[in-house]
Amino acid sequence: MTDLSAIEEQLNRLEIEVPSWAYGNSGTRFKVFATEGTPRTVEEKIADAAQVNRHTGLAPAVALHIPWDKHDDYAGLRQYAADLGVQIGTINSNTFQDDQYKFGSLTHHDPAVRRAAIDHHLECIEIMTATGSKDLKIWLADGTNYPGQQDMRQRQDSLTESLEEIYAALGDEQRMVLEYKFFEPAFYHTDVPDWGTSYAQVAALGDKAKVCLDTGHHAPGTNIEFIVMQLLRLGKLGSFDFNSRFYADDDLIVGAADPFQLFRIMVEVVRGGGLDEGSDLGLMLDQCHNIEEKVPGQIRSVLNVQEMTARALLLDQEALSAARQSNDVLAAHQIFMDAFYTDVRPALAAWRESRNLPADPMAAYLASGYQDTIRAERQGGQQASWGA
Ligand code: LRH
Ligand code: MN
Ligand code: MN
Repeated sequence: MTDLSAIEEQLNRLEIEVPSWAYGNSGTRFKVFATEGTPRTVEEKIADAAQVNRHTGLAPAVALHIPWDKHDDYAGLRQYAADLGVQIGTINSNTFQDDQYKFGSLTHHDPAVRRAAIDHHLECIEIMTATGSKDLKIWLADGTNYPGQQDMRQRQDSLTESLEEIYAALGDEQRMVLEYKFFEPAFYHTDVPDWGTSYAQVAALGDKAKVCLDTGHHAPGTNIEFIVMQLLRLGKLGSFDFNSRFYADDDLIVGAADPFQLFRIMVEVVRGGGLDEGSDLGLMLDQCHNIEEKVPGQIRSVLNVQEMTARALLLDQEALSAARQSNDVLAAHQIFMDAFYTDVRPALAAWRESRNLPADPMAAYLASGYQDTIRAERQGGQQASWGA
C-alpha cells in the first residue's frame, strides 16, 4: 500500500466545496429529467451536501446560487448548515435568466440595466455577510451573437466600472472571483471569455478580486494547467469550478473524462502553494447530475479530486528536479507518469478509517438508507434552474 505519511499534512487540508445546484434536477436544453428524492428547498439541498461531507470528510462547505437559493432568513440558514456540520460557501450571482439582461448585465450600455445588475451583486454581498460566506462568484452570460451588434470596447469599460462598485462593497474578509468562459450563451463574442480578460479586470480592482477557473470553460486542447500555473504565480487564482467536459460546458463529474488532466492541474496547484497552510485557493465543484443519482455523483467527484491530489502530492519532486537539471527528458516524464499511475485508493481508504470515516464512502452512503428516505419523503423536487 502506498505510504501517505509524507503528504498527510496537505492531504488533511484538502477541502472541496459543493454546489447547491448539483442536488437539483438538471438537464440539457432537450430535457430535464426528474430524479426521485430531489430537494424541494434550500435546506434539503444543504442536507444532501452534508451527506457528502459526512461520508468523505472532504466537503465542509456548500455554495449557494442567488436567486435559486433565495431565503428569508440567511442567518437561520447558516445555523441550519452548521448544525449539519457544514458551512455556507461561495455565493454565486445570477444575471443570466431575467429578460432585462437579454443584451447584457454588468456590461450593458444602458446604465439602468447595469444598475439593476450591480444592485443584485450588492444584495449577494449582504447575503454573504449574513451567511458568513467569504466569496462572491461572478459569471456573466454577457456577450453578443453577431459582429457589429455592440461596442465591445464600451462593454469592457462598463464592466470595469460595474465591478469597481461591487468591489467597493466587499467587507475586509470578503473576496470576489470573476469566472471566464470562452463561449455560450453568446456565440460571437463573450465579455469575459478568457483568463487574460478576467485577470485584467480583477488586477485593476485590488487584492480582494481574483480569477475563477472553471475547467469546462476552455477550448478543446487548451493547456489548463499552464493557466493554473500562471495565475498562481501572479497571486490571482481565487478558485476553481471543477467539472469534466468532452465537448463544451458539459459539467460532468470531475476527473471522469480526463483524470490525467485533473492530475496535471493538481500538480500545478501543489507547485503553486495552493495546498499550503494559509492558502486561500478555493476548490469547488460546478457540476450537474442529469442522469445519475446526485449525492453519489458528488461523492464520486470529491473522491476523484482527492485521488488526483494525493497522486500529485506523491510526485517525487527531488528526482524530477534532478532529471530536469540534466535535461533528461524521458526520465522527467517517467517520474511524472509514475506519480500519475500510483493507485492511492487503498491508502486513502486507510486514511479515511484513521479519521473515523467509512473506507468506502459510496458503499456507506448507499447502505445508510438516506437515498431511500429522501426518495420516499420528497415529492416534486426542484429543478436546479437551468436547462429546460
Ligand atoms: C454557466 C455556469 C458557470 C457558472 C454556473 C453557475 O456556464 O455553468 O460555470 O459557474 O453556470
Ligand atoms: Mn462555473
Ligand atoms: Mn459553466
